[in-house]
Amino acid sequence: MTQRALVTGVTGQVGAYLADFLLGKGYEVYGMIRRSANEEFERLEHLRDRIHLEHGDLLDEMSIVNLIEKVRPHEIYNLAAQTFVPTSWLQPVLTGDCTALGVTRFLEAIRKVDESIRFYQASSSEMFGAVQEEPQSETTPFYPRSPYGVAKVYGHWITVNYRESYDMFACSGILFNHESPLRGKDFVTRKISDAAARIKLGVQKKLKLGNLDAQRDWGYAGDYVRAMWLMLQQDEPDDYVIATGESHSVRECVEVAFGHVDLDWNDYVEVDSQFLRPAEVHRLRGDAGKAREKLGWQPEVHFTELITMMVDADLERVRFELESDDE
Ligand code: F7E
Repeated sequence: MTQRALVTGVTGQVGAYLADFLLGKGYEVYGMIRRSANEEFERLEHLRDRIHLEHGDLLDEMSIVNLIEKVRPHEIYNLAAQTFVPTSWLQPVLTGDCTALGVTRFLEAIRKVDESIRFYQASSSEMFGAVQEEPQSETTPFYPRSPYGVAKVYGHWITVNYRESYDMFACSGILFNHESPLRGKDFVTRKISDAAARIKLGVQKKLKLGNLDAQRDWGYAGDYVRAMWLMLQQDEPDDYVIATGESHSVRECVEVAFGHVDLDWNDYVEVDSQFLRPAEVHRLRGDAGKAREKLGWQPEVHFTELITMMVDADLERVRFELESDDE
């Protein structure tokens, strides 16, 4: 029987990789999208005729119930959220409503329609915030440092709670930062790769960044969607940290990106206080030992390869845009 998967946040970076991965596994893929005046499907162009897009909203319980009744998925991947950390200080209530309560709306809808549906919740390393130990694993206590992180802690625990209260197959993947050429341009790795390409090609002069000392465990989004799927194929539901185990600073990211196009980053990068955060997460590094042991998962792409892959993709895209402008 063909497996059906419903993916929320399908128009985002991870949604595009996951939809592609699930199609490769023979799934019928349904993506939930919000109704909007300007629908953006840039990342899904190559998949548009192979996936089904259906309207629904994390803020609207009935729309979720109706969607699940219509699609009757075997698996649901909840990737949708307000995911940009700085925005969570500007819109803390909206962030809580979709990123935290949106998870409960999904879990309740599953209970109402069909409790056997397997559920994946996109938890985040931002929950570790002011880290209580290093590296961080499934047993490390949380100490979130932004309204986003706080909302993700709620989403995480409500997933655990519904699993324990109702015996639902609900898993939570605690994913550390995951990047790719499809990453949104506000996130730091893509902001850097895009700027390195544009400066190299002469269409940008400077790159303004915030805290260069922040350190993250950056992995490749394409590797991480495989882990999500594996979690839902196990006999028992559980929570897993997904990470590379390596931590690098924003400064190192800049060095690799600009070095790749033979530029000295010191000539182009400026620190601008508007990109500093009210409370920073200084350093994250994950221990994915449990995922390695139980899921047989490990990352294939590492830091330098990831950043250079992103710079190469941006070089190609910017060149193409410049050539198209000339015509
Ligand atoms: O920042 C520093 C910034 O915005 C990384 C989301 O996907 O991963 C992501 O959250 C670091 C921070 O990602 C700039 O202060 C310096 O320390 O790329 P980011 P994030 O906040 O770690 C987690 C796992 C999620 O769950 C989130 O949804 O880089 N930084 N200068 C900067 N960051 C940005 N965005 N822009 C700068 O100019």
